[in-house]
Amino acid sequence: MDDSPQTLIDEAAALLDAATDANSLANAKARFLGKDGLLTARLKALGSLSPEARSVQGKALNQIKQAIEAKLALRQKALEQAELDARLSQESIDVTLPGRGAGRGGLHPVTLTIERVEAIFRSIGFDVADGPEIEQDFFNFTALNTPDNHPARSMHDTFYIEGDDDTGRPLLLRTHTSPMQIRYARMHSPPIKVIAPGKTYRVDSDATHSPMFHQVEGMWIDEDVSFADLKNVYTEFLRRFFERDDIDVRFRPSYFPFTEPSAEIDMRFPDGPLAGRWLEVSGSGQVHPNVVRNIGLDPERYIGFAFGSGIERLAMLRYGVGDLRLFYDNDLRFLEQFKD
Ligand code: 2NL
Repeated sequence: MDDSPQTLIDEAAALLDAATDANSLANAKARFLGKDGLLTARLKALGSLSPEARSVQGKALNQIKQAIEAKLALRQKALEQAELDARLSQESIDVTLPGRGAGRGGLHPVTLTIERVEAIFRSIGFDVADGPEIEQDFFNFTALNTPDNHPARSMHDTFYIEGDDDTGRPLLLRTHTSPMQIRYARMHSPPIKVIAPGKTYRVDSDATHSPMFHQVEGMWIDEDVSFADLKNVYTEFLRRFFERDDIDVRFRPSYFPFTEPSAEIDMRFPDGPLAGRWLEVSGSGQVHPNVVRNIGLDPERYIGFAFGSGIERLAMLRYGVGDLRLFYDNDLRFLEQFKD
């Protein structure tokens, strides 16, 4: 290789010009300015020269270095610009496309159903009560006239929580929302007119049962509340809930520990896909005298009714949903259909 400064500069310029990307450019730079680069070797050799020669040679080498560095900076800029141009010509933005818009959320069908039920009962004079989902055995069972040996209390049916309450009795996930009605009734004086909607838990899981489900319980206690009031209130509720006055309602004898007498409430649509079939929608009955006593009231003076209905069941009937599990899958294609 020719030793003249200009040759070195020309050679560097040729190599830098040939570099087509950041990598080949870095290699070209290293060949001249790197630790073992051609120019670096010469600069190192300066040390063995006489002071006069070193001054002359040093100046010349410095000029070469500056020339190469200037050329390198130019080439680097050019490559960056080329890369940017390539990207800009490839990525195009169609400014005429409509925007994606912000996705708008909505309430879950179970929530919509609870709000609907609350609004109807509020308009008939009921208060709405809300309370703990971890309950004491007293409020969930004992106060509701459910004896210690009742099967509903077994671990096959009820989720128990580790530890006891301050009376040494077990803690559990409430199996219905009635315990909240007991709490409410003990904090208020008659007339007691309340519904308690919310989450409930039972050891149960198949196509029609979920370990967590929603319930609305209702209770009206005063000095003269009768079974006729139960029939009127619940029939009115069903007609308002399903928005039609031609629903048939029947009360079919049944049994619950907390009511006596007790009845299942069935309803029937005169038309539509479910026409003519009796559909079970609620349990109900006259509040048992023992329960009235556990509230702290005299059963000789106070009397009333209570009912317990499944929210998912009401929602399925209102919206025509065939499978309970759809409510818990959180599939947006299902959920987006509910804009009440
Ligand atoms: C069912 C049964 C029912 C009640 C719930 C109740 C609440 C209190 C006092 C007395 Cl605080 N009763 N609730 C009464 C009868 C039936 O529900 O299996 N529902 C789906």
